[in-house]
Amino acid sequence: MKVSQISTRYSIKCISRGPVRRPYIGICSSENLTKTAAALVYLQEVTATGRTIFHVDMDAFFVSVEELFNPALKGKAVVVGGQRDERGVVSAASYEARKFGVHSAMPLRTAAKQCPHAIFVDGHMELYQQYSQKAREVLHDFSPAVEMASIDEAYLDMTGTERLHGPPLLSAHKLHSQMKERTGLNCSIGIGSSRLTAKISSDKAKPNGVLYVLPGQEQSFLAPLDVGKIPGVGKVTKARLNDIGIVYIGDLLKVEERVLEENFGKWGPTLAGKARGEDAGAWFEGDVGEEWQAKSISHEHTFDRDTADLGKIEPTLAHLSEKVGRRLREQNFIARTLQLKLRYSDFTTITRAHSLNSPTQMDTEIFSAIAKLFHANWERGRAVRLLGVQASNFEDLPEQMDLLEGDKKQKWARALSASDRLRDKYGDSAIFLAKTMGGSFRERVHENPAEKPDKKR
Ligand code: DCP
Ligand code: MG
Repeated sequence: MKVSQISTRYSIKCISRGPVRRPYIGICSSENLTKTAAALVYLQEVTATGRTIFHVDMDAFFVSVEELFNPALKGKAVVVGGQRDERGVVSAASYEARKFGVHSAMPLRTAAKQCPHAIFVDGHMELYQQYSQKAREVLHDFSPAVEMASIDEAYLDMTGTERLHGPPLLSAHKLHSQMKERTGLNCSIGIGSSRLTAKISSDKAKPNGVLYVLPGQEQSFLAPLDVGKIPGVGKVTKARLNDIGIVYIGDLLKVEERVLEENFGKWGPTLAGKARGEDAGAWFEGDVGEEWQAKSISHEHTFDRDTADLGKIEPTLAHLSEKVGRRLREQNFIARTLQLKLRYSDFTTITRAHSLNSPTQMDTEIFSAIAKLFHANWERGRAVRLLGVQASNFEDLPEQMDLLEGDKKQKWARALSASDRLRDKYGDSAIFLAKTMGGSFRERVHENPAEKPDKKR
């Protein structure tokens, strides 16, 4: 592939810290053709050693699908998710609307205030699913190992595909073009030697770009980025890292691992691994470190005002169940025992547990067991001060769930874990089970041992 061929589709930008002959990043983007043609030629010649992972993420996915059916939306400020005066939240915002501060999970009404000229459209989930499927088909033509991480993003293991598709940058270019041809949609592609590096680089490549972090350059690519860019480092962990002077990813390698371990338990040293670009630790690898297995996971909620109103109690139980389910899925556990904690106004507290026939990690099953426990034990009409949901008696997720219900369960589990990932990005307000829409929340989280990265000990 010649540089001129690439530049007919998108121009070339290169974030190169070194001399042009040794750039560490090549980026093809829709803007800013620069002096870096030579760098790109060099990049095309690099054949990766070790693993080659692509992270492919569709650009403004829901908005772009809407644009396919209504081209008049193109280039405009568009908000998908509902009308400007409705109570819901934004699902997706076009890049134009983002300039005005609009983002996913923001209330529609706030979006309307921030960007009054935006066009608001209702979402069409079935269409997005169809296009997600089309995108997945394109991806499968490039690698047999495709892992959809959410409705619009996937990891591809491209290791060993050079003969078929050429070196990484070339195959990414082909993939990018085919995606456009076959779905009509733009995507961005990050290439790296680990899922972590690929994920962070696709984010940097947006919109409509390809970014290749050359093997061996992971550390220098990651070092200047905000530590919050590491998937799994949420607001709380980031604040705690900042407290001990770690602001950029590179700072993780300047402190002794002992310090990280003291502050973050076993998860600490894996953070250092991530700063080196490794898929170390619990986030990316299925093997959630045995060392930091929790024995129980629980969430509690104290009401601002004690209540006997089922309209408040049930959504709260649903929300707590959902949070516990999410933690289980994060750690690849299924729990056999579920426990309700119920505290009345006078601080009388009861706990009641139920053991399931088949262990679960699904919100709906957790909620159903907890709701039954509640109704069997609550003294009707007596005001409740605190509610808690706990899961324990863990087992590892089996490869194959029971066959009869397996397919259905797997589908649920997949859908739920995709929504987890969205929430990881956008916070808990992003997606709720319908039941949980009722309340505003103030929970405490307990995990035992509390070594979960985003939890205070
Ligand atoms: N989504 C949602 N609610 C959220 C976040 C996202 O419904 N809180 C949906 C709408 C998005 C889609 O998921 O279009 C994919 O999410 P991304 O984070 O990939 O966002 P986009 O694809 O919209 O934009 P980007 O170009 O930044 O990837
Ligand atoms: Mg996307």
